[in-house]
Amino acid sequence: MIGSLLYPKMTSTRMRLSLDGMWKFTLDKEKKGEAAGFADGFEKFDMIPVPGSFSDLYTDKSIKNYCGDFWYETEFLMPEVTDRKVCLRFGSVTHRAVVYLNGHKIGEHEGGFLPFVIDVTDTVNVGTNKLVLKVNNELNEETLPCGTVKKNRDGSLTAKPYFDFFNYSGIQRSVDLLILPKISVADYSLRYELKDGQADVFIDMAVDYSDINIESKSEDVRAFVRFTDEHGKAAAEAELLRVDGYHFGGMVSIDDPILWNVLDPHLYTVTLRLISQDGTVFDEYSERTGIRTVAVQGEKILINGQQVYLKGYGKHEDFNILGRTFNYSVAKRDFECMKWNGANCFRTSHYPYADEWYQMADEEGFLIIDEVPAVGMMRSTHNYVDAGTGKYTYFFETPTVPTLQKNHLLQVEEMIKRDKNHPSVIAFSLFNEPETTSVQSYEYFSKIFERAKELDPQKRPLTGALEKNSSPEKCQCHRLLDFICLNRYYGWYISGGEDFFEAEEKFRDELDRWKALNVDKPFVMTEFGCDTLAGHHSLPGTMWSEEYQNEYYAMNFRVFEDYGFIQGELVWNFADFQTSEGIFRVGGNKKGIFTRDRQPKSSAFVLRDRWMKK
Ligand code: BDP
Repeated sequence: MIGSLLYPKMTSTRMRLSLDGMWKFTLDKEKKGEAAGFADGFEKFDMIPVPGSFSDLYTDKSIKNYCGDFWYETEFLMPEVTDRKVCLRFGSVTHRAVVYLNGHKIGEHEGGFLPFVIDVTDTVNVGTNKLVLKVNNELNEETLPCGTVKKNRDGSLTAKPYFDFFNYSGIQRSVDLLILPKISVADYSLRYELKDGQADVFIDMAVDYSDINIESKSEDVRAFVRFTDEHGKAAAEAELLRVDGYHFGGMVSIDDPILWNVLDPHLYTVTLRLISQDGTVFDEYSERTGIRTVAVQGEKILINGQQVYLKGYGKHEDFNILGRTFNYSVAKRDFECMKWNGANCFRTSHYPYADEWYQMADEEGFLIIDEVPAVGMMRSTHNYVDAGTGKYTYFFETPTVPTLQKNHLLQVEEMIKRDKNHPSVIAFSLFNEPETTSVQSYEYFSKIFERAKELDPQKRPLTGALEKNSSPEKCQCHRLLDFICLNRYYGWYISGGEDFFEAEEKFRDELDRWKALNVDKPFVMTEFGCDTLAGHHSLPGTMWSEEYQNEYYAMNFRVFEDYGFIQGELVWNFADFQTSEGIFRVGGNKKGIFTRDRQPKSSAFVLRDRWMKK
């Protein structure tokens, strides 16, 4: 079962103590750590930052590319508390972790991009505690994202991702000790219905009773919800009704609501309280949220009933030295750059990002397509090349599929559970560029989409990004999508370097064929772009030059204008980013509109011109 994924907050009833800092770190090439008693602590170590990706901290290439088991250790002091629940929360550990506290295994987690929480009430000591993690960053075809490992002659392993971003790993997001009330808010969800001058807000809340006998306790618990507006004035308040021992539910109406909107965010604070019959407050939890609806109607995407055109980027959590570590300054700069060039949306390609990205998007009025790490579901180490060849890259016919699907479902569940209340999240993307032309792929994804639909209280649009082989004639899966996302590289992988005329013709031909299907759904171009070396100039524009990038975008935009069903353009990529080394990558992927240190290439101004007007 997934524990509470609420964002860790200090409130009048809750404490959050950060365990971030320098932790002991050691590689375990021979996987002997367990037998050698590393769970109790290890003697040879280096100190590294948590949160952090370890790869770009070192000068030794064998550490940079290290693949296998590695261990982290820290000590922390636990204050004396009575009648409290104590938990450890890990923002993300990539890709899997086994956690030991004071020598005892207390939990494990699969998946490197979502948080997990372990209840340590019975295992934590007052005073000193030793926390040890065994982490592993190997890739396979049963977990997400997909890839494989190569065994080298000296026995070491090298990650071979089936995806185009560096396999950054480690404890990449913050670690917190949470001191919570024994009776606490475990989860809540919000759903909105807008009427004339009124918003009906439906609330569901789940309660955790820790080890308390709920038979005796649940009758004593009452639940309340309050919405406060931006000026601190109460907008609505109500007692929630008991659904069963663990759940409460209800509805409040807000008159003249100030809606959250695209680049015009208005936030309410929602406060949930659990109170005993005699008025003792068990728990209080509050968060900022926005009231808005999302819908797809024919070829349109609607926010609060108004058509919206998505402008922006596919991104990565990626920065020099930090790797995939969340950093407020980098995120702030990214939002500033995106606002400067008129963007309103990004896709969290190709995995769920740190919680703080969504909070910042809520505050900025940005739209997010939230993507699960289902990338690399095609047996190729460079999909981006094979994508254009039309060759069949089978995937869903192998014995690994049932386990992969189980993991995929779990990550969809964790992502929706974590992100469902953010107004910025307008859609969930359940895959990036898998093989979708086989009957097996349809069977596989039907189950994923069905489950996601059940899980999302707001029933937001569900989508996935389709690569070139997923053509209108061959793709089995586009009927599962509420809006269709296409990743297309006409003028780069297809007919690149030749006259744009040929690329344009091929692009139009494909779009005509989609049009002929009459699917009556919006399409969003979720990837289009070309590698460009900042500062490389050429007249006439040739591949890799800034001039070529500008011409490439001019051609793409010309095409989009002629197809009304295209309701969004998310350029690939916001910034240059790190990948595995290879003959197609010069110090990483250079399709950024901004460089890796977030300075504009000349196409940033081309986008600004277009998006400020659109
Ligand atoms: C697509 C992938 C993306 C790659 C991109 C590229 O979805 O992850 O980085 O192509 O080739 O295939 O730049």
